[in-house]
Amino acid sequence: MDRPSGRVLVTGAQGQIGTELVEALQQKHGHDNVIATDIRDDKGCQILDVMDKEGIEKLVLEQDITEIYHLAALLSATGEKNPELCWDINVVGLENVISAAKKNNARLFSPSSIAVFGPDCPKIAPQITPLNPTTVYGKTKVVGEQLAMSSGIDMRGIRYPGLISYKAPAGGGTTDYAVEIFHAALKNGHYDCFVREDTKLPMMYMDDAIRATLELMEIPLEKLSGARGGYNISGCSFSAEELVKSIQRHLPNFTCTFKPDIRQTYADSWPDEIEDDVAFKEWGWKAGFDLDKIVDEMIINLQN
Ligand code: AKB
Repeated sequence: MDRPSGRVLVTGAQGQIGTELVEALQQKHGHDNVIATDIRDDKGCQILDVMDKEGIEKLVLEQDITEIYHLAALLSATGEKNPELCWDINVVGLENVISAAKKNNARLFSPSSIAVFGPDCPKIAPQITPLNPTTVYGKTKVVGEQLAMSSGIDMRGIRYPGLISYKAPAGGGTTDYAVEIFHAALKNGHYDCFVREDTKLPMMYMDDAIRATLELMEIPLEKLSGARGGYNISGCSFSAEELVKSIQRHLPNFTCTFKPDIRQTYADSWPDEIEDDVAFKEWGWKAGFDLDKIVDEMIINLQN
């Protein structure tokens, strides 16, 4: 059934994903039809706290919001330091957004993460496998996926791998080393990496992640299976040492030392690779960036 198109709301618009997704949504729907919100008030964002249930509802109804990208969340490293806050923002905040979405029959995109997997998951993670994460962050993402199917609204998500981008810093995650390393390499020629050199994780260039998000939201609901709460999508997987070697193609004098901290344990609990056959079958997902292509893009863009 065709539905009238209203406006688009983005929460957490100033984060790593939001910074680029807002631009892409503005291109697609028109600048004035995208309402970018964040708890921080610079860069033209409207202030919205996802813990403010009434405020979200008011905005959704007054602005006739029919599509929501709910990106406000705490990531794994910050979440483990503040487990109660992580639960509040990631679960209670999501429930508030779902409740507002229901009031205006809005569709909702809510990101999941590779952090839904735990140590019992195969090293190449299938779409369907027991989800027993060890981090609070991972647990909140499992609940988010379950809410997608039980909320009664058109709600979808993607299990994002570690995301690599140059436009906005990553903040508070375990995969942040794969972004920080570029800034340090260009600025200091050296990086102290907080995971071991053999740590291999699923990663993705932000262009792929934004394209995946827009593509998933284009698909008619009836074409999507019970995986829609959190689709596995694969970008590429590499170890920290392979990342260093790829950067050294551009910066041969770049050095890196490995000093694992608590984030190593979160990384160790996640799979090395992702199987994305279900996303391919249901909505044609295919990644465009491999490790060397990501590194080329990062170095070129950060040097400019
Ligand atoms: C994190 O490291 O916490 C995030 C994630 C994998 O969801 N990037």
